Order: sequence, then structure tokens, then C-alpha cells
Amino acid sequence: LLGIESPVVQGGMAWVAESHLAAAVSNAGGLGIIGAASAPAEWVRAQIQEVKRRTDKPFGVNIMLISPYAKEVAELVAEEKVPVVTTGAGSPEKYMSLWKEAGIKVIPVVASVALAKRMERCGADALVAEGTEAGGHIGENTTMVLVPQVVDAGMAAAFMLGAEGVQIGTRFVASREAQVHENYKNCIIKARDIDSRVTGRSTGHPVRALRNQMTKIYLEKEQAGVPFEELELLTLGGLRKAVVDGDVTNGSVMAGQSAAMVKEILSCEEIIQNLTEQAEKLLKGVSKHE
Ligand code: TUI
Repeated sequence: LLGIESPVVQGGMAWVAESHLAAAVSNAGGLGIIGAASAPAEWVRAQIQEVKRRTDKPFGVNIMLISPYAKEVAELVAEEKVPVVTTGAGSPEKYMSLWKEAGIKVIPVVASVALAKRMERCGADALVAEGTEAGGHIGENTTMVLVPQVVDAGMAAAFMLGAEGVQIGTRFVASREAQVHENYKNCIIKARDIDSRVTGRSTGHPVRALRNQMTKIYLEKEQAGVPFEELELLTLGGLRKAVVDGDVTNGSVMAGQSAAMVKEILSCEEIIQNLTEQAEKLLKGVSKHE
């Protein structure tokens, strides 16, 4: 797609990603990137010229979309026929046709599944899915949750990190056999990637649950500095309320971010079979490339 030797794209780091670094990364076989950040278009033009002087290899420009100069830089890269554009901190939808007409390969950096889907629809050539552990401006999704949803992987991701097995919770809550109120199971099925909240960060006992009335009130009170004892009243017995009584409004609907990947209630047998089949298929694909 990009004409590079190694599938390594450099980040668009403000102040760091200038011509020397970008050219060095491209010369090393990756995709070097000039980070336009909040710089004026004239600075970016000079950097592009300098990279072209330093390398014949493909390179790119990262456009930080909340920059006051974003529009000028977006037009500049089309004019300069920069091979690749990556974007951050927003949606590049309105520039897409301009860039595609200039023959530019467009790789939006996304932190959510919603933006990933929108980018696919509007003609992105590839995506960078950036997890919350990244530096700089971030979303809330972890890489382990975001990447599998973007590429439809699964357990294979954990094995590639060196694990020999996986612990799975949320997927099994929405199983046929789990003795859990159907309201709870339905919350998991409906959840999107942005629908969980962490309560209790200030108390040293953070808890992730699907957002509802309880998490909303808890977080408001936590923000206001309400004492621990009062916060505790909101969550006491909350899991039982949700699991047993099906009170998913006031109860604690604990679930991982992976709830977004759970689309239907399945038997435990189907869950395990699907997971292992998919992982085996993907991992076979990997060993074929060796
Ligand atoms: O953009 C980055 N990393 C960055 S940009 C940056 S400069 C900056 N400084 C102060 C405030 C904000 C930015 C430093 N690091 N990574 C890609 C990324 N994009 N992370 C998060 C997002 C993002 C966030 C919201 C993308 C789109 C979005 O909403 C767009 C929409 O319309 O849905």
C-alpha cells in the first residue's frame, strides 16, 4: 500500500517529528512522518522540502486537526503531493476528497471504533488504532480492546503478546448458562466501546462498570469531593442489584471494555469454540508469513 519495507509508521509527535527524524525513519524502511502539530503551513512546507532532499523513500505528514493551521496544511499536502497523510485529534472527513484526488494515501489515527468505522466509509486507505496507553492526546480504549474490534481479531492478539491462555469474564456473563438477569446481559450486548466508566479512582479502588444512573451520580459526587463513606452507599450491594434483581439503573453493571465486542448471547460451548477457531485461523495465517 505505501511502498515501504517494514510495516512501521512513525508517530506525528509535535516538536519531535521534523525532517531529520522523518527522513531517517523512511531511509530505515519505515514511514517517516512530519508532525505538522500547531505549526504554520510555511514551516511544514520547508520540512517537506527538507525530507525530499534527505530521502527518496515514501514519507508522510501528520495533521493535527485542531490546529489553527489545519486547513492550510491540508491544502498544502495536496499541492505538494505528499505520499501519505496521517491525522490526529479529530475527523479528517472534510479533507478526504481533496487528498484522494491528489493521490495521497490517508491513514487516520483513531482512538474509537465509531471513528474507525466512519473513516472506513469515507475512503481511508488504512487506520492506526491508538490505545489509551499512548502518549499525548488519547481516547479511553485500551489497545487490546480497540485493535481487535478494528481488525476483527480476538484471542489471537493475547497469544501474540506471549500469553499461553486468556482469562475471560464479560463474554461469559452474556452466555446462555450464566445465572444473570437478562437486563444485565442485554446491557452488555448493547454496550459500545465508550459505554463503560471507572468509579472510585479517588478512593484507590477503581471499578469499571457500564455507565448508568449510578455511575453518573457516583462520578458527580466523586468530582465534588464527597467523603468515601457517602460514595460507598451508592455502590454497596450494587452488583447483587444488577445481577440478581436486574436493576441496571441503580446497580453496578460491572463489565470490561470488551462488552462492545459481545453481540449476542451464546452458549459457553459456542463461545469457546468461536474463540479458539478464530485464534487458530489467525495464528496459522501468521506462521504462513514466516
Ligand atoms: O492525536 C493524537 N495524539 C496527539 S495530538 C496532540 S496535540 C494536542 N494538544 C492538546 C490537546 C489536544 C491535542 C498530542 N497528541 N492521537 C490520535 C488521537 N486522536 N487520539 C485521540 C484522537 C481523537 C479524539 C477525538 C480523534 C477523534 C476524536 O473525535 C473526532 C470525532 O469527530 O469523532
